[in-house]
Formats: sequence, C-alpha cells, structure tokens
Amino acid sequence: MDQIKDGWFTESCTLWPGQAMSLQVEEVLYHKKSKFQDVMVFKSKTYGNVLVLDGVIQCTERDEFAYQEMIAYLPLCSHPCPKKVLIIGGGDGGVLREVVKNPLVESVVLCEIDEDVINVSKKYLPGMAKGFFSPKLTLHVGDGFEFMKKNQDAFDIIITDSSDPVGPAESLFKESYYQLMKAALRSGGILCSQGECQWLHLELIKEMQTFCKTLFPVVDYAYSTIPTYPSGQIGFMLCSKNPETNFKEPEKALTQEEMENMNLKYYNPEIHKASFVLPEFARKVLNEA
Ligand code: SPD
Repeated sequence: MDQIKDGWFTESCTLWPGQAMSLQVEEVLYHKKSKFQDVMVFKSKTYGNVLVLDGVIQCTERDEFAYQEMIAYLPLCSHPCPKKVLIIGGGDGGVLREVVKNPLVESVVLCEIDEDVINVSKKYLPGMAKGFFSPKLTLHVGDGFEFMKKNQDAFDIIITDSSDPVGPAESLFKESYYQLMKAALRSGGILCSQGECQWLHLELIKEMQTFCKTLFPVVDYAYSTIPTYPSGQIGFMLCSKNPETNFKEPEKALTQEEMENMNLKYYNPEIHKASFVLPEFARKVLNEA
C-alpha cells in the first residue's frame, strides 16, 4: 500500500516518467492480488470509487463515461449495422454498459482474463457493472488471443478495453494481436482499441498506426479528455476492413432523443468528428506514418 501516503493515492509509472497523479483517499474498500495483477478499489474524496490495477487508475465513478462512451460509440456509430460485438478486457463493465444500450447491437461477448476484476466491479462499481446483467451478453472468462483464434469471421465490432502496455496487456499493443482481430472480424468489420496518449506515447501510437495500415484499408486515431488518466487524455486506434469507412463522419448521427434515451454524457455526433482533429505536433508525426 505504499502508493497511499498521508491519505493520498499517487499513481506513478515508468510509462509516464517525471509526473504523477494523486487523488485523496477516504477508504480502501478492497485490495488483493488476483492470479494476474494487483487489484485495488478505494473510495476517493471527490471522484467516487476508483479501480486501480497494478497501481494504475483504470476508472473512477466521476469521469469514466468520457472513456467508456467514446471507445464504444466511435466504432458503433461508424458501422452501418453493428450487430455482433466482441469486447476484449473491460472487466469493470463500463464499455459493456455502453454497447448493450445501442438498439442495433444484438449480441455481445465480453472476454476478460481476470474474473476478480469482474467480481470486484460488480460489488464496488455497480453503475459500470450493470451491463453484466444484459440478456445480450455472453461472458467468457479467459484469454482474448485464444478466444479469437477459435472465433474467426465472427464480429462486426471488436473493442479492446485494455490497461497500459506493461504486464498482462503488453501483447494487446502488438501487430500479432491486430492480425488476430482482423481475422475475427467479419467483412466490413471495425475495431477500436485503447490507444494511449498523444502527449506521452506518440512514438508507440505511430508504430501501431504503421502496422495497422499494412493490415486495414482505413486507419485513424481519435482521443478523449479525461481528468484521471495520465496527462488528462486517452486515445483510440480505429481500423476498418471496409475501404468506404470514414471514421470522421458518423455513419448515422444519433439524435438528441436517442442520446437522451441512452443517457449519454460525453459522446455526441459533434465530439465524434472533433475527436479526430489532432494538435499540430501529433498530426505531423501521425501523418508521416
Ligand atoms: N492509463 C490507464 C488506461 C486504462 C484504460 N482502460 C480502462 C478500463 C476502463 N474500462
């Protein structure tokens, strides 16, 4: 528990050297090692309950929607008919909650390797974990690589809601993983993966974009703002098997009524388009890739 000192949790990591994020702690609700990682949930003073894996903040009740809505709705609204969805990771249930809300989605498989994350989230993050009770869901506890090897040409959308590229999630940022996703997607399928932060990981994003372009005819990078992720932002790598896909224009813009019915708090058609507009330092690097 050396990350909590004088009532403050501090997140530091070799992936963002020289900087750290702190949140004031009211109470540690859960802290145990699972088979795969260190799992902690604490009640914070101003951000609600916070899920931390291997010392890194995964979500807080206050700002999680800025990530979960974007990683779900950017691909869902870029596909004309997103019937079958696969989520790799996402054990807190937040992305699942967003995906099952969409009336076009008929079925969702969530494949999470760490069952403890699911159980802890059901107990301490009920607002996120409610997707686990949807009749659209088939839950698979296991390895995403193995699952996709056995399920080819099967999904319209694959969302990878992973932690950062250290420890269990490192392989999810590699070309071999993207090749597997490509094979698991149906014709016209779209993937959207946690794509790290342009302020911190531009070289990694460029590397990923470069190999994605060898695999898919359409590749793009978008981002969302979120206070409790390093540098206040996180990005998404989007790839489509359909050469006609234009990620920057939603296939069908959600109406105000639809957004209200789905209780969206961050995503709207304007922010969809705007999320692909990059600052000049990032645009230059990624345009060269
Ligand atoms: N730096 C933390 C990145 C975490 C991304 N995944 C979060 C999981 C939320 N469902």
